[in-house]
Amino acid sequence: MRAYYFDDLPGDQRLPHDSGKIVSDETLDSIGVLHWHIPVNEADGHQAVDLVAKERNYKNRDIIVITKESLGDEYETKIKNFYKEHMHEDEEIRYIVEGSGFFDVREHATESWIRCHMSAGDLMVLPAGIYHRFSLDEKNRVRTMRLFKDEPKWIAYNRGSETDENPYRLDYLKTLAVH
Ligand code: KMT
Ligand code: NI
Repeated sequence: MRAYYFDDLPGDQRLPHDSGKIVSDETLDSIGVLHWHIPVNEADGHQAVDLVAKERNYKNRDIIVITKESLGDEYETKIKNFYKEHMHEDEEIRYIVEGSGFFDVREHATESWIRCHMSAGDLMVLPAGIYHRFSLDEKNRVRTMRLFKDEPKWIAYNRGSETDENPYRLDYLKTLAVH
């Protein structure tokens, strides 16, 4: 995974928008974003991913393929919604099995976007309450495992005055204060 500050220039969301300013693991850690690289091994049913899942209590999973072919009529809407700045009331855990894409996470202290380019084998955990968005890159294809705890809270809340008061958002902001 490569993480850098988004350049904030207009243009296709699928382009890299790389400002050239690298973001360190320490910075990601300070905003609660965790990541690992676990080489993809479909033959053994992703056993190495099972270990992380077990450790962190993720009991369920599914696979989503994001391509024009797989999403059909829903493609344009899904792509648009994934790229709207939003939050969830649960962790967002993604393991890229094939292809690549961008997870943009908002750095609260600076209001900057940090762009994380994820490809096969990258596993990322976004904390509940963090503002983020997702885009395909120019290859237009990703196959991702979504991992979740017992009761997944799947709703995406688009950023607005209401999410600014959401208890999960406020709890997230409290975790930033200790750094
Ligand atoms: C989300 O909630 O942001 C997503 O599920 C993004 C798409 S998963 C590659
Ligand atoms: Ni999300």
